[in-house]
Amino acid sequence: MSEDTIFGKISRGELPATIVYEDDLCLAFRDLYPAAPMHILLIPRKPIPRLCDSVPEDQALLGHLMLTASKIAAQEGFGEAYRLVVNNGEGAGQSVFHLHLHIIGGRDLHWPPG
Ligand code: DGP
Repeated sequence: MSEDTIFGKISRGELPATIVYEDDLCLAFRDLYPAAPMHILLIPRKPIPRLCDSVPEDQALLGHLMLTASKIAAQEGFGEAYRLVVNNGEGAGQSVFHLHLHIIGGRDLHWPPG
């Protein structure tokens, strides 16, 4: 599992993306293949491949991502109905091995997901 992913490259400004938020710890940009009318990806700058690779030292960073996701949802007009998704591992649909939160909204979201 390489640490040099497309998201790492976006984070370093080496690949283009439509960035909607950034700070010292994380950045958020529009998903190139949206699964819903509103679909933003939020990533830590630190290249953690999967959620299960995070360590106790990442606790504050992971909390920051949750709070920032809520801030971005408000900023981008998701309203109060949106979903946060973390796909952990290939079997769960993870295709880019740099931890990311999907922020999905803009349509009715059903449960359980597929
Ligand atoms: P996942 O399957 O959970 O690893 O999600 C990866 C997401 O990344 C998927 O929704 C499509 C999106 N994606 C893939 N390549 C690019 C890219 O080059 N730019 C952007 N903005 N999104 C991408």
